[in-house]
Amino acid sequence: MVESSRPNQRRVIISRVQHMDSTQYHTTLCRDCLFASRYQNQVCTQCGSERVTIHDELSQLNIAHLDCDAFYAAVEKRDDPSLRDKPLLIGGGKRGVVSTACYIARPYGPRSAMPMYKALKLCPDAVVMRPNMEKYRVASRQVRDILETATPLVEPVSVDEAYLDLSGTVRLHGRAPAITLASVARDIERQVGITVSIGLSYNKFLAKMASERDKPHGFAVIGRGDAVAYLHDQSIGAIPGVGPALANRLKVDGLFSIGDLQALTPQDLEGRYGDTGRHLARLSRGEDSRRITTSRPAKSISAERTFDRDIGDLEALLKRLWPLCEEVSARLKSKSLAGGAVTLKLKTARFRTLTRTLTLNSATQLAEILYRTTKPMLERELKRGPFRLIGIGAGTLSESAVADLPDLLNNDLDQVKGVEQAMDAVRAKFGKKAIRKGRGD
Ligand code: TTP
Ligand code: MG
Repeated sequence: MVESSRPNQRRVIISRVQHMDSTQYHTTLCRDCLFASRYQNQVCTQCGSERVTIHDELSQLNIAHLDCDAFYAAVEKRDDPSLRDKPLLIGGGKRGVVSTACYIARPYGPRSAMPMYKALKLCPDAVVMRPNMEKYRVASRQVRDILETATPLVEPVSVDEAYLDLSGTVRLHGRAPAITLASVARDIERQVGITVSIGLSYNKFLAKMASERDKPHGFAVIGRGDAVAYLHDQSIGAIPGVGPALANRLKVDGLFSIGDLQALTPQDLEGRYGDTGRHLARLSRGEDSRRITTSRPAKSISAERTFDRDIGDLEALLKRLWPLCEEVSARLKSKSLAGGAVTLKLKTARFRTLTRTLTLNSATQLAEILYRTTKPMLERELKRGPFRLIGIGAGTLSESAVADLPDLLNNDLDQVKGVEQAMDAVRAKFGKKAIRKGRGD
């Protein structure tokens, strides 16, 4: 049919506007055929699939977390279909640990980080394969490329997970973020050959909680209307930054679930636990203001000094160590990052390099904690001196919003934090050398 282009164009525009308007009312989405409807049906009325996601706020939410299901195992199963229906463990041989267990093996008990011999005792029929990191890196890159077709705001968190901010993509794709996400999941399945789980919500914390809710091959939604109720029954350990040490301390105080935190007022929590209390109060109510950033954080931040002449004396070495802690701390603070692991580096007079790394209970950006962590390492290595170089590094970096939560070993943390903040404020005003702790040269 030949028509003048004008009415045709108008019709296209009108239909697009109508489509965008109608996204406001979607409450049901079929993840197989992507049909979205305002009516809540347990089965897709278009294709009959039962893989439907139903939620009142489905078309109003923009923040997503996506995580690949049993990632290493899924890639291996893709490449060898004979493994598809078998329990599969990926890991470092009989004496190593499990990197991942596929979903067929998991009901028998094997988990990531479990010694392989233990996993094989629980699931003796499992096939064991060594990881092939190069293959996983390629798959990870393919997944990332597909995510970037949905939105430029993709924040990779690890090899198989990322946050996505889809605000403003309704205009770009002419459909609600939820539909774009279901389409992304389908593209990953078809083009990479693995499945993913998606969580959709209105901030990072809840999006991640949602992606874990319906694993594997899931799509779960947590909205403003149900966030507090959903969080109520979750354990406090699900809050980012709450490691075993803090969880234990809260248990001693009778706080086990997020609901226990919700029962206390923010003032109460802050009074009891300072900054940490404020953090717990906000997250327990589903409030999280962390942004999705595309820039990849540095892998580590470090500083080192080579001496004019070799040094073997502990006091002299500690005097060199402290300014390095301050330097790394300042760089962490300026980037709003915190290190989850601290490394001490020493080079002996014979040019041998020693590195010692400790993983912290709670990531830090404080010079004092970097110093307290590396000082005993230095004391232990002193017999290998004298040294010609000393260095420290902060690795396993994360956002500082969840840094320096209390730790059983550092129960004066609030005070340490206060002192450093005061010193930082003086430096910001009067320059770097305006104030110094008595430790450095
Ligand atoms: P995860 O996403 O934690 O786990 P997963 O993808 O295997 O399973 P899930 O469906 O629960 O998401 O980690 C991604 C990959 O990282 C995982 O396939 C293997 C690797 N990994 C390790 O090597 N060691 C570990 O302890 C963990 C947790 C993961
Ligand atoms: Mg995963």
